[in-house]
Amino acid sequence: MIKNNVRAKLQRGETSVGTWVTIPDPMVAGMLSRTPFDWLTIELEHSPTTMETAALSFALIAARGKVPLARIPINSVENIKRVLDTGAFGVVVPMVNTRSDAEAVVMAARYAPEGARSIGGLFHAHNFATDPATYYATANDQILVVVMIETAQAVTNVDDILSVPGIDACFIGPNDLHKSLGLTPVFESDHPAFLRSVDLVLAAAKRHKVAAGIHVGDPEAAGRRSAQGFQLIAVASDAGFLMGAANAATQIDL
Ligand code: 3PY
Ligand code: MG
Repeated sequence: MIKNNVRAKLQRGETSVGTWVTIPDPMVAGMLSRTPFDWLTIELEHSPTTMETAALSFALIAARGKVPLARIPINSVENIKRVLDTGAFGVVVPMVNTRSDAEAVVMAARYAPEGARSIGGLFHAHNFATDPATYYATANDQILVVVMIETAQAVTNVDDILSVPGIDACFIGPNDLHKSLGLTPVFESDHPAFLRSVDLVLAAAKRHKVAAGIHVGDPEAAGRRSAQGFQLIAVASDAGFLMGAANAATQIDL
């Protein structure tokens, strides 16, 4: 059986770096699986990607030895069930603002007794190169459960959220967090309210022995966030890389 080595890395206190796949084509996920990123998050929140494209992407990423994650559109039993049952190794849940939001995530993502995930399917077991019975017996030790902290309310409730058993990591969404604080959405700023929120989340994650994560715009920021104590770091996205490289390629002296 394949192991979720991103979850293992985080549990060992190491840093794991990945990116976001927003372009709705499994070939993009397959190509990025040949880069040094540990994990790829298939974006279902802000992209046109369908469940079918996501499932094909999870299969290709897993077959190429990387860890497929899914960011779901909204915290719901249906969304969590479908991405895990079609073979994602973990779920990234946006807008987790309260303890009951976090409890609902764990209930949907973990099999009993830790949660109440429904039994069924075959694709999850295939991606882990095992049979369903083994998957059902071991999935709670493999599935990475990530809650996003991306509102002022979530920062206020961060201890209530991160103390829920069954959560592996939190992940700051800096754009939504800036917006929620009344600021212009960006990956990073020096605004005191943003800096204070980031520090509060990082400290709470340490207290509750949960890995802290954040989305950044470039490798330099990834290095700084890692040095600060962030372990789960997303660098930009497929579309960002494409547009950045395309715009750079058009800087030609004619
Ligand atoms: C945000 O910045 O709000 C995000 O969700 C990044 O993933
Ligand atoms: Mg967000």
